[in-house]
Amino acid sequence: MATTNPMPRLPAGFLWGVSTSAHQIEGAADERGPSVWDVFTAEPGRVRDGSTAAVACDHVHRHREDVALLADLGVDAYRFSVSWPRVRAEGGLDFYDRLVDDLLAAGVRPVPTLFHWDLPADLDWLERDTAERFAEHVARVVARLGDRVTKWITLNEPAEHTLLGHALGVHAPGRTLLFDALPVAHHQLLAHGLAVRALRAAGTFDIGIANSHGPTWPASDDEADVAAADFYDTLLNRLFADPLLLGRYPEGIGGLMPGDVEADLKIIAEPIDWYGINYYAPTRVGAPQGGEIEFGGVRMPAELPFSVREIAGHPVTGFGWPVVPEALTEVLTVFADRYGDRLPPVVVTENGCAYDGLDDTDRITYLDGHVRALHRAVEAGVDVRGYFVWSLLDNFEWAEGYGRRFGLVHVDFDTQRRTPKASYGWYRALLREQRG
Ligand code: IFM
Repeated sequence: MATTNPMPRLPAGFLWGVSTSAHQIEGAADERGPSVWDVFTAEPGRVRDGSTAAVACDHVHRHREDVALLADLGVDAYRFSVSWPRVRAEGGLDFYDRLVDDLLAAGVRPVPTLFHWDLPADLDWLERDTAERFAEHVARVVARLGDRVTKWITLNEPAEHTLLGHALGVHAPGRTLLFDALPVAHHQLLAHGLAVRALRAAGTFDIGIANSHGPTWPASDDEADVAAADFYDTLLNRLFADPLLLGRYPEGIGGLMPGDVEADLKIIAEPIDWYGINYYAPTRVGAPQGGEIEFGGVRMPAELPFSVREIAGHPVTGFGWPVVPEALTEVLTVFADRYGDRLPPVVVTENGCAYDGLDDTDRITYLDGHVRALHRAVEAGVDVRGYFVWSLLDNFEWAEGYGRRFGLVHVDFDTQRRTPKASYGWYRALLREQRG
């Protein structure tokens, strides 16, 4: 259960929000071009329940109802993503235009993410040119929305898009390139840097990125386990953060990247105004164990130089992820120590959990624990400026289909009926309390 101790106050001006992404909620697939996710989900066996996101939460047609839920919830900000395939379609930007107007009219600040994995199906992150195409997409979106939108996110979790989509093949586009997927990381980083330039050229000044991070704990003190955990930490916590914040790749990685990396790093390290961290759970990592293993629904090939292990002694979410709020304090303080004054203010751009049911006390316990953990990081001196719950609505959870419910609001996918869960009431009350 959530503790009954009063929740400590986060500093004045702290931004409270919720997050979603286009492919996971929008539906209206026939009103936009195809993305790599449409191609992927059409292939048998790719999604656990065989579903697609063609309708999802039908948000494009029901966004007014969803904006009313946001207003009633009382969030300061709503993080959504702009679908690149929709922007390319005739009239596609009209939807975001209406959404932004409706959000502002409801007193909710729009915070768009410009890429959340739904790459147009004819593009490919293995191609450097995709970074240039992304900058054009960004310029188009900011030209239309930049008069009303002031806070922007370039990319969501390029690490997952690289690892799950291109190295391990469990997400779109389903490639199994292992370390040959690294150019995908570089091209997304380059795309980010070019996007920052495009946004600045349009006069915007409040720009961030949402990267997934979490503590990596070695399976034991054994040298081989520690080395494997360090390597995993480099992939998850440094591969994207070092180039963005320090202008260089972690040792040993730069040589694996394509193109004129030194020149690109200058673009990648364009200053940003804040750094987004998506945190869900820590990872325990040890030396390879030989043979393919399955972890959290992901098949990990034997060639990997590490193996992911169970974290015992903690409750787990409906997804089987360990619930460890103190690991959020840890990742925030480690980042502040590691990057010092190179780290701009931080925003927790995603945090949440999958549980079934409307009376979701487990989710309340999870969120309550994590907000307190965030507060401990603030007390320890980390400059954290916002917190976004993942997610407003139950939605299409990628390769898991509709079986993992992350929403504060339950969605009946047969009728599209929205029903606020107990956690929605809890978050609403928290926000009121925080504002005194
Ligand atoms: O649903 C995803 C989201 O798209 C990216 N971050 C993690 C969430 C939960 O798995």
